[in-house]
Amino acid sequence: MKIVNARIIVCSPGRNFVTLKIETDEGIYGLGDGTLNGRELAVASYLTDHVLPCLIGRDPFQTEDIWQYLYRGAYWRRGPVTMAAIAAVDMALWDIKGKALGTPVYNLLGGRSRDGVLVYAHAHGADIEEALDDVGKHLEMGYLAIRVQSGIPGVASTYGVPTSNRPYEPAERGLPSESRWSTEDYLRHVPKLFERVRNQFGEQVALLHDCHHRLTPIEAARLGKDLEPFRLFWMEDPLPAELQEGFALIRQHTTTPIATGEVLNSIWDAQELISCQWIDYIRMTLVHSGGFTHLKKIADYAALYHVRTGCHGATDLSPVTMAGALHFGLAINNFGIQEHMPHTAETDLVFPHSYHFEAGYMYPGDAPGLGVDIDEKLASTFPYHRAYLPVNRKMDGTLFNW
Ligand code: EZ4
Ligand code: CO
Repeated sequence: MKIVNARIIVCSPGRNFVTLKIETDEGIYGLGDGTLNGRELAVASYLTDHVLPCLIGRDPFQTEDIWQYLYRGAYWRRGPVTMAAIAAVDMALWDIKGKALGTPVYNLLGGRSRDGVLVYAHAHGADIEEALDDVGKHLEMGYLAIRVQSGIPGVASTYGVPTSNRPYEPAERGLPSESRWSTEDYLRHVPKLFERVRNQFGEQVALLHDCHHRLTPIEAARLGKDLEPFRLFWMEDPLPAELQEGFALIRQHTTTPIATGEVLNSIWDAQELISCQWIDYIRMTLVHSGGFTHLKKIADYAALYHVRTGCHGATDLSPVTMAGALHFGLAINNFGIQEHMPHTAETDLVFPHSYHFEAGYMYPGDAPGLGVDIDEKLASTFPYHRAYLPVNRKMDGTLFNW
């Protein structure tokens, strides 16, 4: 089998997605996701202008060799644009492999290791009362694990809480919006939120929280200690993760489990986080970390150090990544949990898929390959719109982490 064509489809059914379609001489095609929120066209150009011409004529079964060709062959390594582009190719090749062999991708990754993939939902509210209502709704929907974020008194807007009554979607069309942030107010508020959630909903539900890179190590240590009575499943991204050893300080102070890595791209970015056992869950995901070929190595490395996966799964990861995450999560031994933020109805129509949610778990389905398609005609009715994630400043105007 040979690759005869490869092209990019950019569409925006509610938000932007970059999808790669690789076609073979046997009529089989594969799909890959290359979406990088707020920087989509950089990946599209990296693929169209620099990568896709090199794929024509290659054997799509050579996933390892093609991965190395794109990673080592570029000379310039790592980074979100490069790794999302490599990921898109890798995903599409595994999709082709599965379709050619007539088997779901999970069978190529080791086969089923569990019955279903535990997922967590997002609950949020403008204040604690609203957040509690939303937790209740998600429990009724059958979720067993729920991330909880709420508005903070005195802070006009914050990460994870919608400002309108549309579903939460951080990237917005137009130029970047700006928000203001107070760490002091946040640190006082979050323990109150989780005390109320535990009191109302009991001990069984797994609770998660995303700090979204906004604390220093000692602040994160304080929050982790304050949250210990409420037994969180994890505290996510307490720090920006470039300085891996920053996590050591948190670890000295708290037993609240730590998850990080959704903005990391390679095994080298997380090497110390994992080998020093500074984290419990690694959040790297297929699309931003080089696809199955690389993420499988990261997961196997993490397994040596008792670190489990908790892959990023926000709506900027397209249904192609979501399907891939479910095949991956079903197959590997050290799976922890998978984030699940449902896509808009338009997105689900553009990307027909065989995965589904039932009673707290998701299932990739048994279609050969990834089990996701793209309706290109429908996709063309949702053209690209430039969109950005927000920018965040401290109350005095200092530029900070969003
Ligand atoms: O801000 O996917 O855990 N989920 C997250 C996400 C990220 C977005 C960035 O594009 O932190 O909401
Ligand atoms: Co996050």
